Amino acid sequence: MKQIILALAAILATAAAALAHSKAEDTTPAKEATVETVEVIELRFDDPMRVTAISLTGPDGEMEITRETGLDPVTEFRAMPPEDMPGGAYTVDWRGLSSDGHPMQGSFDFTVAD
Ligand SMILES: [Cu+2]
Repeated sequence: MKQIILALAAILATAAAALAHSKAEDTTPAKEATVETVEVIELRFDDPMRVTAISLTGPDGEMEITRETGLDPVTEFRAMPPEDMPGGAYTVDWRGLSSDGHPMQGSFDFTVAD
């Protein structure tokens, strides 16, 4: 019984910590948006995030993006996309450290119109 209570306490503590963490609240392009062009890739967090890795996968695989934001914790992260982005589906994946030092990750999708 004691073990069950401890396991439940651990689950509740994990859920509470997840709620407390900063998230990518808002992105450019917007999540699930269809856009004509991509001028910039932005992630906006409600709490400073140290983004340690970010990648862009397009219709032909992984594409190179250029970080403008360094490794400092920020509420607004910026990267420049490749100049030529063919029409199709794109995914941005990121990893980071939240302000309490916990590893975080997320992703969002958007579409570039043909
Ligand atoms: Cu945490």
